Order: sequence, then C-alpha cells, then structure tokens
Amino acid sequence: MSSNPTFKLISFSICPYVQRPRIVLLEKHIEHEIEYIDLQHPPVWFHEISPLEKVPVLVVNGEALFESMPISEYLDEITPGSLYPEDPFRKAQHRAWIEFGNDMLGQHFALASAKDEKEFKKARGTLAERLDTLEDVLGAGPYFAGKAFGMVDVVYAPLFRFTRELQRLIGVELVTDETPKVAAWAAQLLERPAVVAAVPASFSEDYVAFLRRLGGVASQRLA
Ligand SMILES: N[C@@H](CCC(=O)N[C@@H](CS)C(=O)NCC(=O)O)C(=O)O
Repeated sequence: MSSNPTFKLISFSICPYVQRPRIVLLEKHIEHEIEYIDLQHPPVWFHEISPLEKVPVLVVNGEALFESMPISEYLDEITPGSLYPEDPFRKAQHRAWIEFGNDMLGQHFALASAKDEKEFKKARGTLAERLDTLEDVLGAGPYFAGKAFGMVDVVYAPLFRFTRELQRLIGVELVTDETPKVAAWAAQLLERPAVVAAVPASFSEDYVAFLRRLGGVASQRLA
C-alpha cells in the first residue's frame, strides 16, 4: 500500500452501516471522497466490488473492502489513537455491545416495516427492552465507556438518529426519561460534529421516503 492511500466510501444516504466508517473518517481526519449510489438501481460496477451487494464499501487505492466493522476498524488501526480499549477483555466486551447494537438496528427495521399494529408493538417493545438493558450497563458517561468517544459510540449514533427521527415524524417515543443515561448518551452522540456531518442534508427527507416505500404502520402514521 502506498504511503498516501486514497479513500472512497460507497454509500447510501440513510444507511446506518455506512455512517460507521464515515464517522471514523471524520473523527480521524482522514481525507476521503463519498459516492452515493441508488441501492434500488445499483450501478454495474457495484456488483463487482461488493460481494454481498451491500454498502458500505471502502475503495482504498482502487481496492475494495466491504462490511462496516472491518472497514471502520481498519481506518481506526491506520491512524493514531484507538477507538477501542487496549485491554483484550474490554475490547471483546465492546465488540459484544456492537453486536447488541446490530440487533437493535434489526429491531429498528422491524418497527419501520411492521405491517400491522401487533408487529409494530412487538418491535417497539423489544427496542424498549434493549434500551433498558443499555441503561443498566451505562456508566457516568458522557460516552459508552466514559470520557473517551469510541467504536461503540460510532455504532449507536446512527441508531439514535433513527429513534430521534421516529419520535419527530410519528411520535413514537423510544429514548425517554425512563432511561435517563441512554437519553443523555444519545443527546451527546447526536451533537458530536462527526456524527452530525455523517449523513447528507437530504437524510430526513430520504428517511421519510424509505418509510413510505416500506408501506407499513410507520408510513401510515406519517403526516
Ligand atoms: N453487515 C453489513 C450490513 C450492511 C447493509 O445491510 N447495508 C444495506 C443498506 S443499509 C444494503 O446495502 N442493502 C442492500 C441489499 O441488501 O440489497 C455491514 O455491516 O456493512
């Protein structure tokens, strides 16, 4: 690899997985380009560089890397400082909570796409349980592991962007005063400059279009 690699992130405007490497790129001041593609009509070249046909893909000096966590960890490793704790056990714990966050993103999709009230309530209930669990593991903050912003924060920021949008758009309250540590954590993450800048200006509009495309209960509740 050349000493000055070039980076291009292949993206989709509302994708929470794309936001992970984008946040790391911004946090670590790595120069990069972004190319947004239409996932419903992906360009032919995308099939060649994305074995699972998913974003994100990071093109490094013309070579493609897929999957959000390997990409984010790679970017973290090639720059000074680490978004993970040094201790292997703590690092493994952080990775486990990242997996918990992946599950929550799945529950967010279940909520956003629920076809009837029963499915909607079930997904909402599961998300509320997961938030209770997080409340129990969070410390004094402001971030997941205390004062330092880390990879777990990178992963949960896009999730909290969704919960904030759902509250604003359809009044579903997920992050509330009942989980005050989670609420403070979410607020802190959503104010962080790299998190704010991780999505395009069209994010809210694109999220509404996404909910409408899913055509579920959430879309019926939109104004
Ligand atoms: N495990 C993958 C998940 C990425 C993912 O699901 N991306 C979605 C967009 S948010 C995608 O590209 N979907 C296209 C498809 O499934 O056809 C990662 O962490 O990068």
